Amino acid sequence: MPRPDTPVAPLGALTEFELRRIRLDLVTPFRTSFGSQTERDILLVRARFDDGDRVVDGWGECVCMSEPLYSSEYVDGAQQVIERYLAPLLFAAATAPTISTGPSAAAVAPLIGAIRGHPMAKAAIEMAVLDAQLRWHETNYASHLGIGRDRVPSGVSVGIFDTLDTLLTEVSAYVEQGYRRIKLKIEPGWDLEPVAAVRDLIGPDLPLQVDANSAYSRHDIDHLCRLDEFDLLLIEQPLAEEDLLGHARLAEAASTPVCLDESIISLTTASDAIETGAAEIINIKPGRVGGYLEARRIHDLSAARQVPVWCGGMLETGIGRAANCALAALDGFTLPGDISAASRFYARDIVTDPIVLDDGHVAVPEQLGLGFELDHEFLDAITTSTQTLRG
Ligand code: NPG
Repeated sequence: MPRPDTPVAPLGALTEFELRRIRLDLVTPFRTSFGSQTERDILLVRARFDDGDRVVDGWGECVCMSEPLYSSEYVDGAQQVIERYLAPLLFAAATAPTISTGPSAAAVAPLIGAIRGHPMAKAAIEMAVLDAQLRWHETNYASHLGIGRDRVPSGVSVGIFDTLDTLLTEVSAYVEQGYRRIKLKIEPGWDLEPVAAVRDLIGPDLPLQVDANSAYSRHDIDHLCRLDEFDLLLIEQPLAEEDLLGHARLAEAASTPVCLDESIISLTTASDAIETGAAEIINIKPGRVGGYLEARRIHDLSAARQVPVWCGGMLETGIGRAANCALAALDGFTLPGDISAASRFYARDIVTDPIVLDDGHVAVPEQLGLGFELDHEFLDAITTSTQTLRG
């Protein structure tokens, strides 16, 4: 099939978007430096293509949270920007002569590029189109990427707790389950002590990393350097999203590699962060950078510069997790990603084959499209609203 980043559009016409909101409870509260979550309000996007003979649907998942705490995007805003601005631009383009057969995934970003920001909303749209495009050609994302591996090592993200005992009980359970890397959420007042306790618990060999979600400032550089004694794989996004200089200073001062998450919003920011020494490792999240095509470009750039990358998680359902798992099987993803089993966050997933942990790994999905089949009955049962947009 043509590559989804090749500007050809052998699909039928784009006829419909459905914006569906679902509600899923988390199996256990997940606390980070920016807040605590007990449930998710998730926006899914369905894109329908129709050539008169065949109708194919593709699905995307918008990774933003209900409130603008991790980044400026939030679910109501994402739905509104898709309804008012992104979908109309794509419907208008679908009737233009040059792409009368409908936009391919590669056409999406240029067509909606005039709208500033909103990478997570844009990524959800591109994802739905990519899923449809792959299904139309009866192939899947892993094959399209030319993936040779059939599994990737799985890492788990562990939240902040009120007591060290609860944290250690939680970490022990994940170690028991076989996770290959532990990520601890930290914040001022919850850093050296829990990290020391967990390192003590898991021993020197299991990779351990920390994530601060921007909770520190440049004044904390000396304090953050004290994490060096715990032989961490990396420290993720300790400072503000905009603070590339501060991260570069920390990278100079600390022996623990500095990894950026929130600061990396595009290929350009990734390139600049590498060049300025602000990022020694990059967390690639397709939603944060506007989609899987840009994510791939950041992977390729990082590989060329010999910068390790890993695939971050946003508590995705089986839709986003399947796509992340295929992406994370690219050769440049040399560190374990946040691709934990579906059961880490949800009692039941919206796909028929939820991701499971096997020997500390998750299997690269083989299903069509981005690599999942929906459990429509469950999806319908947890749907809180549905909005259909037509061109
Ligand atoms: O496995 O999906 C997962 C969770 C990984 O910790 C994780 N994500 O900052 O990277 C992060 C964090 C996050 C959580 C981000 C909630 C946004 C909301």
